[in-house]
Amino acid sequence: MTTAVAAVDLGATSGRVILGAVSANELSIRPVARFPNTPVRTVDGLHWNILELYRSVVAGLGAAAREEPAIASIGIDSWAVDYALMRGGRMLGTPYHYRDERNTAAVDDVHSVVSAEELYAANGLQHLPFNTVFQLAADRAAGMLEAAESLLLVPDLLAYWMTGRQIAERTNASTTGLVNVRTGRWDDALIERLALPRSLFPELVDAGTGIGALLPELRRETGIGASTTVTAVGSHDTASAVLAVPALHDDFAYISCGTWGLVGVELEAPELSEAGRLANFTNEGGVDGTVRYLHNVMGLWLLSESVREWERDGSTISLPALLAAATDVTAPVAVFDANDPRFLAPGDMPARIAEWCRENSRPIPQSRAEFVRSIVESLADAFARAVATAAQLSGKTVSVIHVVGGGSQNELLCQLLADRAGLPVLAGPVEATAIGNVLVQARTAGLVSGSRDALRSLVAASFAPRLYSPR
Ligand code: ADP
Ligand code: LRH
Repeated sequence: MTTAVAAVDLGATSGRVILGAVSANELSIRPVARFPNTPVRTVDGLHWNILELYRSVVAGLGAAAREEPAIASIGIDSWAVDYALMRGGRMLGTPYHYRDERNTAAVDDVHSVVSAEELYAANGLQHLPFNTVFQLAADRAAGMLEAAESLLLVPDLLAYWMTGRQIAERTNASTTGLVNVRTGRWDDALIERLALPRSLFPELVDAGTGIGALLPELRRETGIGASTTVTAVGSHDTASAVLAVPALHDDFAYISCGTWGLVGVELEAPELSEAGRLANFTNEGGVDGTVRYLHNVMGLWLLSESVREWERDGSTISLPALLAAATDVTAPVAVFDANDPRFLAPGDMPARIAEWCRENSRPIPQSRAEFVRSIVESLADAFARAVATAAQLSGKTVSVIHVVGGGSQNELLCQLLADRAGLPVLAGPVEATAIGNVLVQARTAGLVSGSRDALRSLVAASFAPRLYSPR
């Protein structure tokens, strides 16, 4: 028997609602809605357009219900770290985007109370200036926490709006910097030292927990029935993507490749060495209590933000055509440091890349094709290095690199990565995140059984990846 579930997957670039059809030995997906995720800058900074995203999700669920009247369950995942503050069930203000500048000053405030070493010993996270802990410090300094009763991360906010229940799903909560890496619980001591109200942080639940049925108003609006449950999935998009890596053996590294490139290995226990901290490797929570030992590489943001700059004159650029032109470039191009913090904020990306090349005496790209080639070469270089570092720090043997997400369609990137890493690259599925979301729901509903190995075999059988061999 085949049963349907709906996956809501919000990436930093776009969102989608996908129907998953699952039976014991087959999995298929059907996208029913796709919508852009376009942030909004106001006088007080850069925000997510969360109401527009929610509106699109609700419309997408309505479309899903029209295509498939018997949806057993709904799961929600999104990018990490960002949140809404709540009081009396109301959202206080519009959630900030993690690329907003307000975090920068807060980093020093936090580190003056808890050093980087102590923070890492508690939460196991790589330093990213936008981790929730720093954003909350900025909010506290601005007096924003005084009215707040609770905090909801983005997928938990949507689940609350759908069901009326406030929870914190554990994989995404692990990215806040306030969950203890050893216990998997909110770190009360750390929260107290940072003078954050403990009451902000809701009950933690694991992926696979039922959250509730849709509220009556939403059932009417979408046509979804009272028997459909909203289920907590690996609500951090990267956790869902890693679950859906179609690996048949344990000796793999993964790259969840979209706006960011999340490069690492899956571990059973945290790896908390000083070498790992200095290499900026993170221990994020995975589905089933696993550890996602990975490094954030700047990712295809470098490319999409360049394209946005080139389209400012009103033109529309075809990504496949741009990548084809980059593939034909024969002149040597600069390999720049893709992880340089100057590339984090929105703005003129080609100008910043040129500035890096100038400062480091490398050839400045002369055409759009050369810029794109330089970006893709630099990403491949950063990815290959991160894979090698992940293997070295974790002691794990890596014989193959799985690339999943939108970036797995980038043939030039996959081939250059195989070449630079000297390892085979297996590319796809493109919608790994939504598939991982579907898998947890399917397992919870009893449609599929089994271990992560069994789930990954199911993905491999349903979505055969494409092989790139090193040249
Ligand atoms: P996110 O989940 O972060 O929003 P996605 O996994 O959807 O990101 O990946 C988005 C990226 O996928 C884009 O920035 C783009 O570089 C890449 N991409 C999308 N379509 C194609 C394509 N046809 N060829 C190559 N790359 C693509
Ligand atoms: C990818 C992602 C990543 C986080 C970043 C904020 O979408 O969730 O894992 O570090 O967004």
